[in-house]
Amino acid sequence: MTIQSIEARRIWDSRGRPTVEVEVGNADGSIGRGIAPAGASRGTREAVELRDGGPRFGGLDVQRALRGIELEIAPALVGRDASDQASIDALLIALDGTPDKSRLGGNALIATSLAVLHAAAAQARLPLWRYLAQGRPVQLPLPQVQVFGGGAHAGRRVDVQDFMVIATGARSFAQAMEMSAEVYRAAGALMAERGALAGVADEGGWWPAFARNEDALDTLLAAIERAGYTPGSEVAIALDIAASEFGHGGRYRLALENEELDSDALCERLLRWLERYPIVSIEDPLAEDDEAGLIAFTRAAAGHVQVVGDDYLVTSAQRVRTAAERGACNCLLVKPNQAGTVSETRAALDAARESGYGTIVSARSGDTEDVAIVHLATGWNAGQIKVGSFARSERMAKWNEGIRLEGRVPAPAGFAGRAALAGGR
Ligand code: 2PG
Ligand code: MG
Repeated sequence: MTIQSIEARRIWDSRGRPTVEVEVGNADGSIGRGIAPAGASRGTREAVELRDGGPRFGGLDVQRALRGIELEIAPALVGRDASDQASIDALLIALDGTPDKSRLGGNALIATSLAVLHAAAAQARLPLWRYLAQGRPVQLPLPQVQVFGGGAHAGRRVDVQDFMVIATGARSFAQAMEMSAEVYRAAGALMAERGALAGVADEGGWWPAFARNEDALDTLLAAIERAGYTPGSEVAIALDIAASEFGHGGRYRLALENEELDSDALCERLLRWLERYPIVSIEDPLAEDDEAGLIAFTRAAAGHVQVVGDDYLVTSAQRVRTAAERGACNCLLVKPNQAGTVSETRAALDAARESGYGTIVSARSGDTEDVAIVHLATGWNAGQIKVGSFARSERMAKWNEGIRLEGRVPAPAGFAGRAALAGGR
C-alpha cells in the first residue's frame, strides 16, 4: 500500500506557539497524523527546529518548515510504502542533508516521521501501541508526574526544573494516576494555606513560589504525607535538575540561593538531597558539557538511584553508547523530536537497553493534545513515561490515554511498576 498524499499545516502548541502537523494519506484511505512538540530547556545537540524568525509570533512561525515538507518531502514520499519506516526515515535524513537537521528542520522531520508511523498502523488497522508491539508482551509504563514546575518552565522562579513524584507502590497505571492526583491536590492545598498558590507553570505543575530549592522538596515530601502515602515505598520523588540551564564550564549558579557552585559542590549538594529525601530518579544532575561531573555523580549515586540523561544524551544511540562506556547515567530520556525521526528514536532506545540503561519516553514542555508518546512508551515497552503534571489538557490527554490502553493490554503483562526504575532503590 502506498502513500498517496502528504499535507502539512501550522497548528498551535500548549504555549500558544506555532508548530508543525503532518497528515499522511494512504491509497486505501487510511491516514496518519504527526505533530512536532517543542522544548524550552534544550540540549545543544538536539535536532534543530526550523523557525522563520522575523516579527511574527516572536519569530517562531514555521512557514519555512511547512514549505520544505510541501516542496521537498512530499514529492519524495508519495508512492512509498508507509510501513517501511526505516527507509522513509533514511530518506528524510538524506533529503535534509545536515547533521543537525537544520535545513528542513527537526520539527518538519519528526512530524512527518510520526505521521508515517501512524499511517502504517492505520493501514494495518491496529492501534499504534499494538502495531509497535508486534505481538510481543508489553506493559504500561511507570509514570513520572510533575507536582511543581520550575526552571525554564516557570520563568526561572526556582533553579530546579521538575519536582515530580513516582507512585512506587502502584500496582496499575490507573492506580499510579490516582496516587499522583492525591499528591498533586495535597501540594496545591499546602500552597494555598501558605498564601503561595499562584497558578501553574508550563507543564501544569504548581507555580514554585519558594524561597529555596529545598523548600520545594520539603513541600513535596509534606504533600506525599498529607495525601496519606508513605514516602519512598508508596510515593517517591523524581527530579529533573536540568542543570544545563544554570551551569556552564563546570560552574553552576543557583539564582534562588544566590550561590555559585563548582561541579563537585553541586554533586555534593545533590547527594545530600538523595540522603535526606526519598528520591529515586534524578535527571540532568550536571550540565550537558560537564561529562566528568556526570561520571562522578553516577559513580556515587547510580547504585541506588536512577540517573537520567536528557540534554547530555539527546536521544542519540551514539551518545548513549559512549556514555555507557564512560559510566555516565544509567537511564535515557527518550524524546522523539530530539532525534528527529522515529527510527533514530528507536535506535537510541535500543542502545540504552543494550547498555543496561532504563528508558523513559518523554513529552516536551511545549506539547499538544497528541498522545503518540503514550503509544510509543507502551508499544516499545519502555518501562517509564514522563508527561508533565496533573493539569492542563495536553498533559491529561496523555495520562487518560494510558488509562485507556491499560484496559486493552492483555493480562498478565499489565503495568511495569517500580521494577522499571534503573538504579534499584
Ligand atoms: C525536560 C523537558 C520536560 P523541555 O527537560 O525533560 O520536562 O522539558 O521539553 O522544556 O526540554
Ligand atoms: Mg529534562
